Amino acid sequence: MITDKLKEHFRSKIEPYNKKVKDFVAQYGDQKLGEYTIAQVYQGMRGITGLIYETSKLDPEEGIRFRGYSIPEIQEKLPKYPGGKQPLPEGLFYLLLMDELPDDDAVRRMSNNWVRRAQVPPHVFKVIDSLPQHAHPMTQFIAGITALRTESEFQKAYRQGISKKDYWDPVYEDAMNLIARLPRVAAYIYRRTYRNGDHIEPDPRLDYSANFAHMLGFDNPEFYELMRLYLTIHADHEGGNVSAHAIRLVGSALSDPYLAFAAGMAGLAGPLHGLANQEVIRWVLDMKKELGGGLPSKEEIAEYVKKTLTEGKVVPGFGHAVLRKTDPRYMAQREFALEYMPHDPMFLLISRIYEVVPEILEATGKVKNPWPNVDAHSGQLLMYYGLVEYDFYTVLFGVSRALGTMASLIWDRALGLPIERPGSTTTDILMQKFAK
Ligand code: NMX
Ligand code: MLT
Repeated sequence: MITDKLKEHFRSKIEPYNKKVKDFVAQYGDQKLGEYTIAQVYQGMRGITGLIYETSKLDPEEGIRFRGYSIPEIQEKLPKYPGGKQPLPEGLFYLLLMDELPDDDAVRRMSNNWVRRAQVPPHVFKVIDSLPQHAHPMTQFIAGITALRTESEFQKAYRQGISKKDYWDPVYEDAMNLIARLPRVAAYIYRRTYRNGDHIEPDPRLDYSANFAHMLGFDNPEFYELMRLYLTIHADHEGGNVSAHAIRLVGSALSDPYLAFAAGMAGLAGPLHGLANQEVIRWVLDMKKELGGGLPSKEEIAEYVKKTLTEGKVVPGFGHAVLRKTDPRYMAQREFALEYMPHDPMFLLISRIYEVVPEILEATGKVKNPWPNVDAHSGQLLMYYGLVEYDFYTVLFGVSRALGTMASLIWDRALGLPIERPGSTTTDILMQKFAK
């Protein structure tokens, strides 16, 4: 194991925070947090607060806050690459884990720490190579993550009989190793699937995002900045979204971080969750094709949207289970586009779709949030720089999601959270009780 200053800093936070939580629960533990209805139980537990998740909180109107900081605030306050404008995801991870804004030094330490851990064992590549080349990149990603599990420090420590109070330590090791290794695994999948297996070695002098972009094959300083923004804003979205919740749930059984993360990635690969980023581009390209190319008019877009709805399909990139306004992650990406590619035809189309879709979804009378989410924009930015293979987009989302969910998983074990086990019931039981 690598001993590091970051870990020692984190260690110093555990006891005081545990005491704070214990005292709080002892004093206020019998207070009611809310009431819920039968309808909410049928509606995917919407609006029921049932989890403690320390690293971020989603406000329906304002969007995500990372340890209390909104996206514009982290863009302002987190350290940047010299000359750059976007926050470094290393800094976001530090903030999420430590509940403290990092200085340049802390971010450099995080970057170097991950470089030291970044070696991916050769068998992981063999596992990925054993899949057909046409296997969806998320299939390859989940296989790669599961293969990385041979390196789990938690699994080893548990077998050796580690005490409960120390679980967080090997979980920290696994989480940090996983974060450090994911870009290499993701880039390997990209190059094998779309670039004839012409792989690119990491460059340890680069920061996390730039190195990832470099291994993907995109050595463009603007694309590096995009990656810094992308990896920062997709990192965390409180605890109830499918990927974060799956990771928390599986981790609560003391499955190691690799297994927990693989479970979360299986959830992220669903089209209503992270896969929506590929679906958006597929839908937009289909629209363009059907309408003869070029920039469609608002009327043509409206017709196409209505056709999508009539066919019983969702309009990808719009709507949200919690948000009730335009996703600030969408806005951050829009601002990036306005700065670097305001005349890109695809950006003009995405902007026009934004002007047309909400009114139509609103008119259905059932869509609770007609506004765009994070996935409505990300593909356009990636396509602009030449990363056009949209089936790969959810892997990028996944690399980023490790930052928030792994910081959170380390805290789960530091707080000694128990196995998650909510109750369930049956319609018959409810009917016997309420529909007599
Ligand atoms: N297009 C068409 N119908 C929609 C949409 C949409 N974009 N959003 C919601 N609805 C429908 C929804 O299917 C449901 O229909 P029904 O009653 O017939 O089952 C009805 O509106 C009410 O749903 P809501 O309560 O508004 O949304 P819910 O919380 O159930 O679902 C999403 C949230 C995000 C799953 C949903 O808005 C959606 O399917 N959006 C499109 C897919 C997408 O962009 N997902 C990405 C989310 C962000 N992420 O990265 O994870
Ligand atoms: C996310 O980033 O996880 C998505 O916006 C979905 C969610 O929050 O439910």
